[in-house]
Amino acid sequence: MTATTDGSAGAVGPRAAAASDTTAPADRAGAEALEASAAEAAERSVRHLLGRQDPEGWWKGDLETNVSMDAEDLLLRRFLGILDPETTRAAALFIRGEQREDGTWSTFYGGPGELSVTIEAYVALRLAGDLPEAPHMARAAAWVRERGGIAEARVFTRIWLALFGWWRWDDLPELPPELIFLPSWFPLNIYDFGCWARQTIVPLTVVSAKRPVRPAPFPLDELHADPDRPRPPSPLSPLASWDGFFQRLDMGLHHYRKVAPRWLRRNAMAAAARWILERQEDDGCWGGIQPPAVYSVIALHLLGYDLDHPVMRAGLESLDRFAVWREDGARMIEACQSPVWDTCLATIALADAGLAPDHPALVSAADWMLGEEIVRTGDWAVRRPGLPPGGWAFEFHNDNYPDIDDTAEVILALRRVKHPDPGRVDAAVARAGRWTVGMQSRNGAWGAFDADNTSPFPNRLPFCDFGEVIDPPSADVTAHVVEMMAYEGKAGHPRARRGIEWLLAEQEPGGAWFGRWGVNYVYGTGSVVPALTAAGLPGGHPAIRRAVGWLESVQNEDGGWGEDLRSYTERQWVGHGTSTASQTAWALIALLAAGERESEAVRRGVAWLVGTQREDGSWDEPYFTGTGFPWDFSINYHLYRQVFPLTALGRYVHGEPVLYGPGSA
Ligand code: R01
Repeated sequence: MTATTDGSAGAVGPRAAAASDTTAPADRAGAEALEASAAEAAERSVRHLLGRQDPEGWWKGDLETNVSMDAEDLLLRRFLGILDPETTRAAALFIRGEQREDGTWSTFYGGPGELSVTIEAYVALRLAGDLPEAPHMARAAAWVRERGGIAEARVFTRIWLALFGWWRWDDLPELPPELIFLPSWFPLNIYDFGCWARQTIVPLTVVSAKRPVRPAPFPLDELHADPDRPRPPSPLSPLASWDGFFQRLDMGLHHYRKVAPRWLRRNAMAAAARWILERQEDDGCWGGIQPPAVYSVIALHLLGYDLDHPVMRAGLESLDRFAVWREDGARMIEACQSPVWDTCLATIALADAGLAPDHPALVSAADWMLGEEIVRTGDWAVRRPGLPPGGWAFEFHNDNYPDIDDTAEVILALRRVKHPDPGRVDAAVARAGRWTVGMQSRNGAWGAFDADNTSPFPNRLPFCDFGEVIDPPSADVTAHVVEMMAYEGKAGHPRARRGIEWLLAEQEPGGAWFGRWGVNYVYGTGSVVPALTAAGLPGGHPAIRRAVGWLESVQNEDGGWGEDLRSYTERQWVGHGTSTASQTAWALIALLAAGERESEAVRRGVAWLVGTQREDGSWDEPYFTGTGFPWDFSINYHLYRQVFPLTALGRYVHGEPVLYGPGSA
């Protein structure tokens, strides 16, 4: 095994795999040639990554999702009366460019047409002036009708249509603003929802209580399966079932709307407005993500804030910052921005590639990350009162919602840098580590933003028919915490032991782990194996052997790994799909951690990465390998194709990172 990256000779951890000296000479020559080309590929990749660092020290790749972002941004501007021709032109150009042959829009590259997104994109293009007779529009509308039309679209889509008079407010599930008054121990209180859903739902309760309609200049009859009967009645489930119970709850809420005391409504909306205003970030956004900003701006506007009010101006300016202007003149809306996540992953990758720990790029990245530390308490404190703050969020501005995934990875990244002020690093890491450990859920694992966010009720609401609305612990986040604790010398800590026990129990019979925030079992397994070996499990442990067996069994003919997003809904796609750079890297990172460096699988995987690298040191990756909500909301993180292959190649060439313990960098 090669020298360690930070030069701390002798610090050999339990994951150091012994190099085999028993290989035949021909194999050895082949292995040396592969090592040399892997080292060259890593060097090219390092140069590429260094060239993309911002002078302030951070990295940020585009965060690509789907055109509902772009459509809803246009609809918002139209609703507020601030839609300008240039924005419309550029957004429409992007939306048209994403349309598939069959006239639909999908939620990920290569995926099937999706009804709600297709409806929203169609409406946005109509607003931009595209006529229903145009072939691309007629194809989309015909497909929508075939699929049941607007009536079959998700609640969010029908809310947008109701805002313009294309759908009846009464034909939407109710979610009353009085929700804000439910105490945090009561079922369905706002803190039972995951933070992204909570921030979306609170403003939406105001919007749906106000039921505004700003009529559109054209009808949408062509999007109904039967324009004479746009709202087919939905069958009622038996009262004794959960669906039946929640259907009747919704009917009750529709009735309550008519009898709700005016003073209570008024107070509820005022309380919701205060809740929203208290959560506006420094840059004017909400939670660093686009949907809450969109709905908060609408809600506040409906409550009387005019567009010139400082709160509204800041909110609208923050929405402009979700736009990425492309070279072809198209404008793409990001669901959020990923600078902290990209920066910690890039730092780790560069350190894995052997960059000196005091390299200026790493020091400036560490400086920037230290400046991003969140030192105030946030909504997580509702479930963990008294826990001192510390940690990092994913985005530039999201102080109210640091997340455990980013915090664990930032700690891992900071420890790879030799910073001129180690006391400052130690203090930040101590705060963040204590916060992370304190955010452990009762079951011993970790969710992304909150502890014990596991209520079964939010998912049952007819209102919540899209994505995830709770934030239960996941294997990938738990693995990152365990890995961080191991590197901090705390693998034996009782909290870490419980996390490890939980992970071992979560392994699927086939040997893989489910990927909540990345696609899919390759991501989960690629996260868990390095964590378990860092925590001291030997490569020969049965759980590790089963994981290795699974990864080897799903390796593609071409030597790479790929897992299609359909793995979230169809068993036959589990572990299978076109090879991608990031997924190949995740598999390799796991296999290397398991001590498989000399295996045929690793060699073929490394050869795939070397062979598919572009001249400029980058990789191509049209496939989406990031997960916002399994199946419903997928992400193409444009830096994943860069940072994960570099970590894999770096660890192949230089070996695993050493266990450093606190303050050793
Ligand atoms: C959304 C929505 O657009 C959205 C946007 C971003 C996220 C959540 C978590 C993280 C951080 C990053 C992004 N990590 C835990 C992941 C690390 C890999 C989620 C959702 C869409 C619909 C609704 C997101 Br309702 C609300 C928000």
